[in-house]
Amino acid sequence: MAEGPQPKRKREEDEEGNGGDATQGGAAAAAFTLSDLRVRRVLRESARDKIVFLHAERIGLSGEGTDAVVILEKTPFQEEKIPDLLKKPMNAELQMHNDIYCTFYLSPPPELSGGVQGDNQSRAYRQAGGWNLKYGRRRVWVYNILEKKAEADRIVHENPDPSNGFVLVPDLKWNQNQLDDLYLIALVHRRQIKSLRDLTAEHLPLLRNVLQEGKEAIEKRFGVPGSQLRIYLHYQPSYHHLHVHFTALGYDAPGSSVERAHLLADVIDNLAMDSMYYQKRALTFPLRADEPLFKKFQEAGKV
Ligand code: DD3
Repeated sequence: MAEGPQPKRKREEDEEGNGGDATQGGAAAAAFTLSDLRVRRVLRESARDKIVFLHAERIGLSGEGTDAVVILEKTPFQEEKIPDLLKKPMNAELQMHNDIYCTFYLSPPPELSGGVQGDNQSRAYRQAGGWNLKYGRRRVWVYNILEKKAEADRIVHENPDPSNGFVLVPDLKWNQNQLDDLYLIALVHRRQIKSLRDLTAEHLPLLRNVLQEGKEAIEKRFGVPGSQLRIYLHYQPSYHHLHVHFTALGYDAPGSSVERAHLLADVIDNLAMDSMYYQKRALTFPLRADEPLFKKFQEAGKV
C-alpha cells in the first residue's frame, strides 16, 4: 500500500524575535526576488482557498533581515486559456482508474500554470461518459471499490461484514500529498441504503462501526485524531449508495456547510432517540438552478 503523506511541516522554525527595522515605503520594495525571502512562520493558510500568509524575512545585502508579510495565492483558471492547456504536451501520470473515471497528476507548462511557483502539480478529473450518465452506470465505481475491482491498493480500512461493514478509501479529490485537505469516504457494504432518509435504528451498529473504526484507521494511517476530523453525510447525496465523508476539520470541503452536511455523531444520536427520525423530519437542502430536481420543485410550485 502507498505510504501516507508526511506530517505537517513544523511551522515555527525560528524562535520569535524582531527581524530588524521595518523599512518604510516603496523605494525599498523595488528590486527584490523571491529568493531573498526566508520563511519565519506560516500565519494563516487555507487548503480550500489555496492561499498561504507568511511571516517572512527579507535578507538584505549585508545579511540583516527585514520583516515581511508574504501572501501566496494560486490563481483561478482563465477560461480562454483552457483549450491551450489541454493542447500543450504535458506530463500526465495516471493516479487512479475506476470504471469511466481517471485521475492524473498533471505538470502544466509554467506559462499556463499561473501565479505561484513551487508545487504546480494539479490533477484533472475526467469523466469520459459525460454528465448525462445513465442512472444504472452511476454507482459502478462504488461497487468496483467494494468488490476490489478498482482502487484495491488504496483501501485504508475495511470491515468486511456484509450488513455492518464498510470500506474506507481516500476520496478521488484528495491526492494524499498533504493533510490540509484530507478527504476519505466510507462506502458501506449494504447496497439498499440510498441516503440519510433510509436510515433507522436498525442501522445503528453499521453507523457506529463507521464512526469508531473510521476514526481509528485515519489516526493510525495519517496521524490525524478523530477530534480533528469532520465526519458527515450529505443530503442530498451525489450518489445513492450510503457513504460517509471524513474531512480535515480545518478544511472547508465543498458540501461541508450546514445546508448539506449532517454530522454522523448527530445522525447516530437522533436515530437512537427516534428510529423514524429521518423519515419524519423536514430536510432542507440547496440545489443548483440547473439540476433536474430543482426543475421538479419549480413545476410543483414549491420554489
Ligand atoms: C465522481 C462522485 C464520483 C466526477 C467526480 C467524482 N472517490 C468518484 C469514481 C471513483 C470517486 C470518489 C463523479 C468516482 Cl470528480 C464524477 O466520485 C471515485 N473514487 N469520490 C474515489 N475514491
